Amino acid sequence: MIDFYYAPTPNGWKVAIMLEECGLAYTTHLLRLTRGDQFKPEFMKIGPNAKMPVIVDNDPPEEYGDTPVSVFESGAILLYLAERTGKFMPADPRGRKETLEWLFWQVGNQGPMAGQLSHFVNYAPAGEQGYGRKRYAGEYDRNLAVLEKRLDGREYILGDYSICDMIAFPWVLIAGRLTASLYAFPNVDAWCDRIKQRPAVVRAINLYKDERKRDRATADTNTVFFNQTAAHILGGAGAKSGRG
Ligand SMILES: N[C@@H](CCC(=O)N[C@@H](CS)C(=O)NCC(=O)O)C(=O)O
Repeated sequence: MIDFYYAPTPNGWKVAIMLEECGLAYTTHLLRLTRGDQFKPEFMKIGPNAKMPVIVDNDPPEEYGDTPVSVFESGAILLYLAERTGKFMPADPRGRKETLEWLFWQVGNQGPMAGQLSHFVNYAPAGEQGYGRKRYAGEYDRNLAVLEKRLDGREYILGDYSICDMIAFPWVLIAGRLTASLYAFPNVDAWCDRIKQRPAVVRAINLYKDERKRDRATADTNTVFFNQTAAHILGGAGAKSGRG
């Protein structure tokens, strides 16, 4: 059984998709990020970056020994699960190398840029969106263009459906909510449509879906989730107050 520390956001969906695609048994632990669940000491032992997703595999493969294995960072989790199950990742060295390239591309490029765009579009204080929104909209589109070229002549990023698609898909799925458009990226648009119809993906996106609407905090109203500092990690006033 796998313990899955999750919130219904694009980063959470990446791992939910893989768990569902593999049919692995898991227990979901919902984190309420705007209330600071990610800073609880028990969670930070397995998630030192104070962000979800995180998993704990209670029945790891023999070579890991006989104690549970925790994994944080979505790319590391997907790689761990692909290796554990032998699914959704090519076995040959060149295929493995390409898998790592596209995983690292997502966690170092598409993910952070989309996350910052989301921040400036949805949560930044009124009147302070301008330059940040423009910069990250450009970066979000630039990454869509990288994906567009890669998908030229391929149905999926590596050819066959893999963890690289699972990790890149969620931030494309919400392009509209980021005020971006897939109109100029027909390969990406068709790829996104293919993935979103998969039953496992539908189940993953629906996991705790209602929680998305429950707490619409913004940078003006919440000091736990927004404008974090070192004190949030080292322990301090901001981390404990809940709301500003
Ligand atoms: N690079 C990380 C990003 C994870 C991440 O940003 N998670 C966000 C939610 S989408 C989070 O847990 N935020 C809590 C916080 O910032 O306090 C990954 O890919 O796992």
